[in-house]
Amino acid sequence: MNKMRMLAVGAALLTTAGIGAINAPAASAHYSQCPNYDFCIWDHSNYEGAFMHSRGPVDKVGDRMNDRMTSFWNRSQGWFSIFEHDRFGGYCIEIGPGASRANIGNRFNDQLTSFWPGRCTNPVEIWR
Ligand SMILES: [Ca+2]
Repeated sequence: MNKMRMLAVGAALLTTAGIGAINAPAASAHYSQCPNYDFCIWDHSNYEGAFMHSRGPVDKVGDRMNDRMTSFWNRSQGWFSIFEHDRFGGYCIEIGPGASRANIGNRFNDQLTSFWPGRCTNPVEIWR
């Protein structure tokens, strides 16, 4: 294999890896923890660490997950909304069907306390 061909193959591999990171997080074993139709949250980025899931409303996620969510996957076929405080209080973010984030970013990191299936009254963000 000549040098140009090696570079081309390397670029193709990098491109494939980049696409995989966005569209196929199922490559992670932890991502597959999330049952079909559920809303799933993890303490750490990349769908790792402490984990919980639900299909219905959770008015307080409990001490193990409170103020910890860093990644999520809405594996349901409808909207979910996540809330800053318990009993669906504080700010609200709407999450579209099938949406996921490997890392939600500093602004909202480690703040979720409750969530429900459905939409918000005044979402601060809409994540699809
Ligand atoms: Ca966290």
